[in-house]
Amino acid sequence: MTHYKSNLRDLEFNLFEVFKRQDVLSKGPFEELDEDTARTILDEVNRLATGVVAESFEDADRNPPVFHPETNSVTVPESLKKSYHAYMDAGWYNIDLPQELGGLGAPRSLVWAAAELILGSNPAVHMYSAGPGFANVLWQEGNEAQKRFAEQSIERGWGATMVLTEPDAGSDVGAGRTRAIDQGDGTWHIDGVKRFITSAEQDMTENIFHLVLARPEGAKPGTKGLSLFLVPKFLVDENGDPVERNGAYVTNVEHKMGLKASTTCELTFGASHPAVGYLVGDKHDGIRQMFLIIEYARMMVGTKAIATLSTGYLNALEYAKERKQGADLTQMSDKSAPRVAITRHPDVRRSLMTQKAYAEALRALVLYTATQQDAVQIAQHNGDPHEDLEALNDLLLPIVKGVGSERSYALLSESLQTLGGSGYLQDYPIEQYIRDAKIDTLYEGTTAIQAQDFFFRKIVRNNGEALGQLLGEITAFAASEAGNGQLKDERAALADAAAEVQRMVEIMVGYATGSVEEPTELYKVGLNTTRLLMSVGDVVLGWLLLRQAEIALAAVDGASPADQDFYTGKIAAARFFADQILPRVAAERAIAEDTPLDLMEIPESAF
Ligand code: ST9
Ligand code: FAD
Repeated sequence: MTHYKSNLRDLEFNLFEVFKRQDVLSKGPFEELDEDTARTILDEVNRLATGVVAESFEDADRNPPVFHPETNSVTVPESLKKSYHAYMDAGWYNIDLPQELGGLGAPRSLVWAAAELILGSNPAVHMYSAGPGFANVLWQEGNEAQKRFAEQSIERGWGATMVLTEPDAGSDVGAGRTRAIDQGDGTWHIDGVKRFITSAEQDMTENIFHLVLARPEGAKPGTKGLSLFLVPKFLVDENGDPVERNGAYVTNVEHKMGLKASTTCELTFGASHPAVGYLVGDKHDGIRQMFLIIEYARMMVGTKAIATLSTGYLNALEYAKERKQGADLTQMSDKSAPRVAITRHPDVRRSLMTQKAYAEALRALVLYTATQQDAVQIAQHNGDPHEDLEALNDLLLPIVKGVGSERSYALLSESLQTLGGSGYLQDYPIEQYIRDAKIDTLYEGTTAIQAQDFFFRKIVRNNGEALGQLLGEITAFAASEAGNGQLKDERAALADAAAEVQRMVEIMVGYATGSVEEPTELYKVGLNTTRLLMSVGDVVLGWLLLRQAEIALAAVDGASPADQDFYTGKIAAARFFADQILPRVAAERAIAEDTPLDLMEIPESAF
């Protein structure tokens, strides 16, 4: 038994009962993959995730990778190596690769369903195994030699990294100072220090390649002056054999609050000898190219967060069913009344249902977003236009990342609370879940950055079209007969909440427009962007839960005993969310509507 409690039943419910992925399998770009095979893949990944991959989760936290400054190297604990190699040897990273690179080219919904299992089991393993995914981006964007390098890297199982952050350039990537100097022979020398680079050193792969943002000499300031360079740890010959150590060295590995199994490295270029880099695709288009990776990684971080909340909730639930404490509330004055499992206490039920509703709604959000990505894959295959589908996916990504990480971190605290003092002990995995999940609100763009991206880029710059489409679908559902009369009040709550977020957007667009005359009005937008992101998130989550409840209501009668419980839980979670969470959106709108500028006027010294 490992720490990891997966929820395969819910993944399959989403994929095949709610989002009907069987309708896109066995045809078009997914002709080679049928529903049975998809289910078998999930079973296999689940077996690994609940077994050998999870086995090192605790050990690699207590005995994390060790940095050796004298050799700029890292030793990864044996337990983690075993998990990593078992996962790589099973080859399932392949489901995400295109067929041209020897992959399955599976729909993204299946890819993210499988990814949830590994990310919940041992997130560092998923990150160390991202090499083939990075190679795919290099293969898409690279020149002929880089495409060959990408193929070799997959064949030889190399690791890879994304390299943006510097000491003075975190959220503000455009402030990066790492330089690229053209050598005039098709190579560049990279010069500078990057920090916080995930997986930049380990001793599990033959080579590691870094995809690095650096500024060519004379290039303009900001993100648009950055170019993307391929900088391998070892330079290789045409067969891919390592021939020479390149001048990119890890010069420190951070000591962190959590996610200790994953190395977070300072990476120094060109200090002792040149760090040779190759301009990706022979063009200066770095930030766009890097965002191909960032978009994927933001989806990954949101999925990691919700996977952790889900296993946190399921661990808490198991404990709560066993733990007897106190009498039923209705018998509180009878000191001889039987002691009950804590699941009988209303406050524990409130907490457990909040955890369940968010965990399952966030899983649905990830997979709903992934179905938009499936639709993009299908449109690309058919040569159809797909700008609208891309725009909806783009709108959903900050919700997956920003809302997924914030809600999961907050609710993991409820999972720990369910165990009482025992939750605080390292005998249970939840304290590690909390430490490991905190990073999800920080990297790949903090929540503040997600919220600004959501409002300025995904709503305003898109003229509200994708949001209009999403809210249109939600209000149409709310106005439908879904639930056959049994979800009437809940659909009304959804309609109200959707109208509130629509109003919130109008208010904020009004502030933004007002800033043309009065620039400080823009502060009112900035004071509300996170509020808007979280509120829209709740509306989307409430909608997805009600869609699930509609299906559960139709399926519950006559289902097997296990499925009756499953569907009953679905209906209960949707009702709970509509009754207890959605009404809060109105209060958020009221706060946004009446936003004073006082906060911006308080002197810093008064804080
Ligand atoms: C990090 C890594 O934290 C942590 C985990 C590592 C795990 C490793 C494993 C990951 C797996 C990866 C697998 C491989 C992938 C496989 C893929 C398979 C296909 N969307 O607004 P502007 C672009 S890493 C798209 O003016 P500023 C766009 O090109 C560190 N593109 O920005 C735009 O031009 P245009 C993560 C976007 O004011 C240009 O940027 N660090 C988007 O110059 C300029 O836009 C961060 O995330 C977008 N949403 O700069 C930094 N936004 O407008 C966070 C921008 O013409 N900071 N572009 O289209 C930000 O995001 C800032 O907002 C900023 C601002 C840097 C973009
Ligand atoms: P800052 O940007 O200094 O932010 C500090 C605070 O100010 C935050 O709360 C932020 O929200 C807020 N803030 C900043 N700017 C604004 C603004 N304009 N408006 C509103 N609020 C703002 N980077 C890589 O390149 N590759 C990696 O592989 C990688 N892995 C990482 C792994 C770990 C464990 C960690 C901790 C970081 C990693 N990072 C990586 C870096 C990560 O992406 C950055 O830490 C993150 O983008 C935030 O940058 P920062 O830490 O400099 O914080």
